[in-house]
Amino acid sequence: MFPPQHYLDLEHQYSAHNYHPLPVVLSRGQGPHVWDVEGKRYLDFLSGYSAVNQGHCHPRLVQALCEQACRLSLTSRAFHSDKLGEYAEFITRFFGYDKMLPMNTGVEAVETAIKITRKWGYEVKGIPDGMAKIVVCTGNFHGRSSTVISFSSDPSARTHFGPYMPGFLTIPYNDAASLEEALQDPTVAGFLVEPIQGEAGVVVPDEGYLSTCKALCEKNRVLFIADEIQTGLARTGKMLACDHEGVRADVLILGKALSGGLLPISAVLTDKEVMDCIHPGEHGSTFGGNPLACAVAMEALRVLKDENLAENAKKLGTIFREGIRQLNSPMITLVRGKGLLNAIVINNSDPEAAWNICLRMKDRGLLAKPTHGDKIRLAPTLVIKEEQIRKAVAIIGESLRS
Ligand code: IF1
Repeated sequence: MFPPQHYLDLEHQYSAHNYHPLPVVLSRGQGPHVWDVEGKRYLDFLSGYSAVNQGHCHPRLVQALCEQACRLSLTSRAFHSDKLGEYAEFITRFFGYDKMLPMNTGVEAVETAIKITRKWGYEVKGIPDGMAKIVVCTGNFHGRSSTVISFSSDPSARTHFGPYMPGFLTIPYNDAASLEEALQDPTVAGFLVEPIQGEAGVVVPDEGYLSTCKALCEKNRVLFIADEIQTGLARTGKMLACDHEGVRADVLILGKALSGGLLPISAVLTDKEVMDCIHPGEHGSTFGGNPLACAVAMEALRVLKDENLAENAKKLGTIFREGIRQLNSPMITLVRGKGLLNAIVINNSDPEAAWNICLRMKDRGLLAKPTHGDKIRLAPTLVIKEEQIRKAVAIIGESLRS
């Protein structure tokens, strides 16, 4: 172990400056906690951007990883393995779909969903080749590939990364009327939406928004594509955020906590009519569906259910938001969220206010990071306990007062 500055200096000299991390150097994680190189313990309120819902280094997941890693980690899809079929059956039954396509990172799964939707648009809906459009929402975040940033409304995500991929229509989020209008265009194949917008600062749409959009998609024969990479897997108090409205997406995109944070695992789930548009050799990836990912993903899903993490997120999310409101802090404009995906909006003219509050929270043993200036996302692991939630509220209160 070296002093923290040693690690910061190495990163600064040899790694791209594509992030602006909080000045903390972590070396261990267990459950809701992480430790820095000086042995200080923190409550992790970012949870790997919701990839660590099951808690850091969950013993069951580490065991699944190690056992499989000692047997067979990768065959590529040139050959079959004894894990992919078992996993495909497991995950499709778990969420109630006919078929799945395994990928690695979230953005790869989003790209996969876009390609599958376009192909379905041409081969099933009959859209003229090359004309398919996908509707997206302002404030979206679906990843950072060149296609996906083409329809981002965030200048920092897209400036000087052009030329941009055509074929996307942008409408306002939480505005079903604008979707109804956009769907009059017969060349629309899909509507890609986050059930709650994460990067925009945990923007929760009105009750009924998702079900209204799903109905509009059905009426206009458009695929409703739910990006549940961040909102899924128990994070918002249900297994999927769409479950709050009983909405079944035509195309479901999962990532992040599908692996419990141990390795990149993502997946696209849909039914036969859509997935059978993909034929051998038309899509894939070296690591997609590797035996290691299959073993870990099955265990990650079992842990969510066995430990009732959705119920825990629902119960503790309510306690958390209530606790924050009771702080009655003049620094907080509002707290919003669902389950354990929450954010506070900071009321202060100083653009650095949210950042400085995060530094004070760090000093008091809680790690979180601002998103888009004045909002602080607060998303602990879902294995957190009630007394730890109450302790976190106290730390936030002290940090705001200091
Ligand atoms: C960063 C946060 C952002 C996502 C949704 C797809 C992806 C993500 C809804 C792509 C990834 C991460 C990426 C990370 C910051 C973080 C994030 F909201 F989760 F905090 F940016 F919005 N769909 N979200 O949230 O998945 O390819 O990263 O596995 O890029 O800075 P990925």
